[in-house]
Amino acid sequence: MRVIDSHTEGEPTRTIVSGGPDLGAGPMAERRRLFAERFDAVRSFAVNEPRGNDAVVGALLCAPVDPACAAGVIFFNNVGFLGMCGHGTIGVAVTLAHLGRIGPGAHRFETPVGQVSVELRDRNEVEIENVPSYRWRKDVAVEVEGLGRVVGDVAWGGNWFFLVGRAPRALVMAEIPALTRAAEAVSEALVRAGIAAPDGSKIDHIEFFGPPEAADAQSRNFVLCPGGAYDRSPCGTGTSAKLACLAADGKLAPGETWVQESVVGGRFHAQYRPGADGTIVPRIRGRAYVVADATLLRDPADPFADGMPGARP
Ligand code: PYC
Repeated sequence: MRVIDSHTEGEPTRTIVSGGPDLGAGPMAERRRLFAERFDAVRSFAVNEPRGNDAVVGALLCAPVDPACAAGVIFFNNVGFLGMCGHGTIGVAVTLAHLGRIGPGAHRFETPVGQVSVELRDRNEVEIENVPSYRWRKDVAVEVEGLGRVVGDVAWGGNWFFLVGRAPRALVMAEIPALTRAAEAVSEALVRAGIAAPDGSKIDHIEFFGPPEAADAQSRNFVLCPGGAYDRSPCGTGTSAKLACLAADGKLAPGETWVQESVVGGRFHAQYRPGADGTIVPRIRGRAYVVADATLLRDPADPFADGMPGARP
């Protein structure tokens, strides 16, 4: 399997360029279903140890259904599959540019949750227009072990997020283990309390916010992903969910810029335009760098040939 590794504001993306599973030519959501049902071992092979680690997000390049799109892409991680992935889309765009498959300018990608557009501004800087995003519930209170009553909003930004305005710990690298434990506790409390997405699925990303470090940023965040790893970038879908909440509260106008920092200091510049039916359409700008062009090997005699299970199997 040939992969190209990149990172977007610190968060890794591993793009499968060739040697991935054949998922047919159906809609991207159907191909994601087939990938999960029939080829989960390939997902684990590509991103889990010993070839990857819990933070790696995989991106399988597919032929798009719509010929106007530059590519189809299915995102996955150490434990399963994602709807959209903002940092991953930026990483895929820079990877396709590295391969000479796209040039500067506007392109569209198909994902399992809809088409997104991508503007390659230079070889590293990309602005994406994400899927329509919205806040579903405001000020949801949940009793969390070790933290007490935690209040947050539930929003969609291409994945489901529980957004907590006041982080329980300082948003600094030294606090990452404690922030991870706190976010895990919030996630468990949401499940226990039966708080789920409108379709009954788990709210599988937890996002804490606090004051930024840089003078030109508005906010800093910590995002716990479904596999137990934290997002090194400010999380494209998480920043989209944040914009949806800000827009719903009248705190950010269309076209106004929001600079979101991550817990490690990665930065996204974000803004939105109004979408249909009360949604917003977020634009997220960040930088990605290609760090490896590699061939992954599989020895059938290897007891860990298909990788080790992610942190939260
Ligand atoms: O950037 O949307 C994102 C993302 C989701 C999970 C990890 N990164």
